[in-house]
Amino acid sequence: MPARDLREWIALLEREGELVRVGAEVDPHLEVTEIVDRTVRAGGPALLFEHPKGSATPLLVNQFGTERRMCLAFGVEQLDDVATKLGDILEMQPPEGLVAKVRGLRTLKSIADSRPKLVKRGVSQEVVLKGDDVDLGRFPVQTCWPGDAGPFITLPAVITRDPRTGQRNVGMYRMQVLGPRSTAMHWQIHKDGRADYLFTEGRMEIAVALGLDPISAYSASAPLPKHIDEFMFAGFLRDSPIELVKGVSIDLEVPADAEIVLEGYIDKNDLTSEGPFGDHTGFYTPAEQFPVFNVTAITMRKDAIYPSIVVGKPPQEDAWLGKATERIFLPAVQMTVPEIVDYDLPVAGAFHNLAIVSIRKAFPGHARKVMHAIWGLGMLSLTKGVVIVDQHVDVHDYEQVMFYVGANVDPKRDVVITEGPLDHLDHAPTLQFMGGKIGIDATAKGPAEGTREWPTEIEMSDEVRDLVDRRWAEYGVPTVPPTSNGGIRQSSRRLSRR
Ligand SMILES: Cc1cc2nc3c(=O)[nH]c(=O)nc-3n(C[C@H](O)[C@H](O)[C@H](O)COP(=O)(O)O)c2cc1C
Ligand SMILES: [Mn+2]
Repeated sequence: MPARDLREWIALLEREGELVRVGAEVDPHLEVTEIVDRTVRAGGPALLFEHPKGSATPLLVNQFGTERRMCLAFGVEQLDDVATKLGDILEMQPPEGLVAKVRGLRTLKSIADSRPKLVKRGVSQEVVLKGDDVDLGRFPVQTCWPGDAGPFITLPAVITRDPRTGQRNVGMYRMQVLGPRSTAMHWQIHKDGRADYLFTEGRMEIAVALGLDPISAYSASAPLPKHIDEFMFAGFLRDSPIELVKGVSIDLEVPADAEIVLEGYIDKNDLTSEGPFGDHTGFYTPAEQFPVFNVTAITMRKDAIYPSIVVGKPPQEDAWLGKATERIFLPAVQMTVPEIVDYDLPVAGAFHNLAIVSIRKAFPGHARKVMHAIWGLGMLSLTKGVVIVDQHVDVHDYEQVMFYVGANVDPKRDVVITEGPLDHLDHAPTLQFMGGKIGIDATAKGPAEGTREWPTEIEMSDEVRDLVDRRWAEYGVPTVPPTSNGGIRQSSRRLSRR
């Protein structure tokens, strides 16, 4: 059973030898970042800084920093198991026969049971601070990089409501601390929270939850369609509904089990200069205008823990949040584009720079069809480069992919250059928000696509392979590890080798 709140999660990490408590006084201004950066790159543990300088609140960081911890968070052996759960729902057909009907009902029930549950009381409101008692300075908010504009809250779950439908949204948007009772709200142009803000006239109430169970925290970062409540998604993924309580100063519901909740509002026309901040692009993103969030109340547990994460030049801890999304959303991608076998978003490509996609190619021009599908699909539409390979290629094995890009591509014939929307923070395009896209068709081609006869790829025969398997011991040759292996494990090795 996945952890239900941050306390259970920390206890689980500790039991599994995945957490180190740091007793020394450490400065949230830059020093924590350098420690975390080294720890993440070494595949090291989650860190609980018990005495962050200048604050009585402990700071938890690197809770998500390895594939193993990500799997512990979801209670699975491998992240693909989470995808299977989602795939079962997406592939639901009208059931035939009693067994299928019962199974179908069970699946539907698990969706119905995922809806957040309103409860009367929550530990997130053990302490209530209002008015002049509100002071964000009590928390060990990190200043991450030397060129940053100041401290910012790095791991918030920002809860908003669509004024047209009343539908909840939960998103993770960095929040620059401007003073004891205000922050900026950095929701980018393509995000749901931003859309809710644009649809609101005048004042918009907002709640920010800090220190959640790991699945809820992950869900705030997941690229769900706008009409899907991320807390419902979290409830579905962890097999138990998220419990919510009414806010103490606003008309929004907030997680009952959070460590800390900030309640407040944004006045639509109150903007501030936000940034610059070092971000997952590996560069400082320049200052821009974003709304000011005014905090009217802080509620929290008596001995609250403040959660943080560092984003910067990849790989960082957020690599694993991104990899979880890559795996979990594969069935959703396949629902729209069923010829996709697998895909890989390299961590070094900051997730929006490059996608490698394998397909069951069935007709001339098929690779181009899939490129354009990617460029039209949810947040994947921001992908700058798409490489398409045939179904037998392991998209997670970058050397294999490089082999086919070199061997199968005539750049004049197989490269598509087009344009479209790009990530808000991408500094490379001449214009912000839009620019060039590149697609590379590295599949095998045939005369129908204007090539000569395509040659046959070298493969040893099964007979000889079996023979050598049988006789291997006889040869006395030391065993060599296989050159290619499956899935994310390959990328995790690459991640940790850096
Ligand atoms: C650590 C971390 C920090 C993030 N910071 C931001 C941010 O500052 N602004 C933003 O728009 N998205 C940010 N994102 C990405 C969003 O959380 C993600 O796009 C999410 O799907 C947004 O939710 P929404 O689609 O409901 O708006 C961040 C993601 C992570 C993992
Ligand atoms: Mn959303």
